[in-house]
Amino acid sequence: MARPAKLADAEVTQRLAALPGWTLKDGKLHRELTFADFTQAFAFMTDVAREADALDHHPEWFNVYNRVVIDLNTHDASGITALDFELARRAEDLARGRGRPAS
Ligand code: H2B
Repeated sequence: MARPAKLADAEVTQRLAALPGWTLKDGKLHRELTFADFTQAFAFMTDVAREADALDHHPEWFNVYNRVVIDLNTHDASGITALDFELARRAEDLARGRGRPAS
């Protein structure tokens, strides 16, 4: 599948404005989420895994108990692409559906 091109910095900044909670960290889209417990956190990760496979685009992430840290970039493009924003948007929707505390 053709991968989208790396986005210019200005475009990343502009798109980030529409994704509350997400920041730019070390050249990646970054999000830290806290759930009610480990089961909710892991269920969220399972939800995201399905979307990631559907997009053929996969997160870098880290989990301890109820906390999930997500970093998104596109290795093939050596930067951030529209795919990262699409996966971020889907992950955000899924997190909200799981009653993530507003943080
Ligand atoms: N995920 C991410 N985040 N970046 C990629 O460049 C990427 C991916 N490439 N998932 C895909 C898979 C590629 O390795 C396979 C072969 O399509």
